Amino acid sequence: MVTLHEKLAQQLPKIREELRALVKENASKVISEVTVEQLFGGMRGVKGLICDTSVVELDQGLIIRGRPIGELTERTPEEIFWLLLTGELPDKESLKSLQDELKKRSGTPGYVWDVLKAMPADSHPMAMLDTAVLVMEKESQFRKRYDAGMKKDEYWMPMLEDSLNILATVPEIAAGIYRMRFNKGPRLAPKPELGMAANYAYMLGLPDPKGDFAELMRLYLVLHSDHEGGNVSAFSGHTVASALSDMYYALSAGLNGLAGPLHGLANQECLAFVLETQKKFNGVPTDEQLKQFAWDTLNSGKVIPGYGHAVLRVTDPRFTAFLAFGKKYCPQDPVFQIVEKIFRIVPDVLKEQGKAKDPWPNVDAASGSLLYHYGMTEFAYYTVLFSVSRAMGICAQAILNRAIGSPIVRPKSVSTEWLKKAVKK
Ligand code: CMX
Repeated sequence: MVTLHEKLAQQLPKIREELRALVKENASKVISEVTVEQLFGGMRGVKGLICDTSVVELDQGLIIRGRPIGELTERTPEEIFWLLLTGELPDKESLKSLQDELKKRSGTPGYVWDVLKAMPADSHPMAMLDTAVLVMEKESQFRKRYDAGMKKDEYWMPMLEDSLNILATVPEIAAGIYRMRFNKGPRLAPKPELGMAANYAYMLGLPDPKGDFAELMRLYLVLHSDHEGGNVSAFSGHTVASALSDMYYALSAGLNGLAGPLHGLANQECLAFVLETQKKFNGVPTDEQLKQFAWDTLNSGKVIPGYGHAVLRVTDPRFTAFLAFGKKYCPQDPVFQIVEKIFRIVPDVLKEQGKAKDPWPNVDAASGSLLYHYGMTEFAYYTVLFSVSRAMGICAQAILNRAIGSPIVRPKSVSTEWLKKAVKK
């Protein structure tokens, strides 16, 4: 049996050495160029970051440490966190040691609830979550050790400490926000012995007689955990952490990015679109009706939420996993049936319109309908679920970046005047 700390302590010196040699031997080799279109296009496709936790292949989707996400759908979030960090799945004993660590660290500081209660009652649940993470910054072990003086090679250790403390408490905070914000009654005390997913499902307090909702939560936390390094939340988290800001600052920043409608908030927008469709047609629309509605949506200048992706050019395998879950657990649910129908109709509409480079569904296109099926009808909350999962990826990336001594992020910006002159040359 080996603990996560021990495993990383074994692996990291060799990784550091390899990377140093790789950089030294190839320092001036060119791996990417930037066109003017990319400069104005969100740096799409520019290779300027290193991230080993996962990669997103445009024709395959998410691959965590060499394993396609479709092969990981039976795993637990704790196993995924271990995999993200070490490149291996833990054995039974090691997994238990991680679960014990999280259990030991469970328990949210009382001041978090005081701060959340003081926020306006109509605050967005994401604003509440990000505030809660930030207000816990005073707990940071990284900051304490940094202030006391610590060797650079050790930076990753308190980052791991902070990450474990965060992952042990974030599900409880997230569940507390759900109950508080949507008047669901008192908070439910954590049962960390259930494991991250079932404990979170339990604390949310939705009826779950057969444990199907807990199963959905397990899948949800696995599927959203990471999506390489360049997406808004990961990149924002990385940029903030690169200034040696601690894990609390970095995670809160990353999750603020996740709260945008083109990123994690799309799942709330997506279900809204599905429900709007249901309301408009008083149930599941015909193919023709849906096609027309999709065109009306596009012609009114709106995007079809849940479709398209900055990197992917195929159906997101995370969508496929949610679709399989829905087919197994709630095939007769009309909201799920609309999601299936949108999947049959909308890609062709987007292709015909010809604007979106990727006409296929992303992770957000199906998840909301499943949550809705189990009684989680407050879709303003959905991005919080995404955040609980994505916290694993942002933390794992930050720990590894500390371990390899990532410097402060500082790309060069240029002015339009400079660009005009440069393109003339
Ligand atoms: N519906 C309508 N138009 C779309 C579209 C969609 N689903 N997806 C892309 N387009 C449009 C873009 O708005 C853009 O239009 P303009 O040229 O008028 O600005 C054009 O197609 C080209 O965009 P793109 O290069 O294909 O897509 P981007 O890389 O710029 O953006 C994304 C990617 C995800 C923001 C975009 O596809 C989108 O807005 N989708 C809907 C929102 C969504 O589902 N977001 C969740 C993504 C997953 C996540 O990060 O969490």
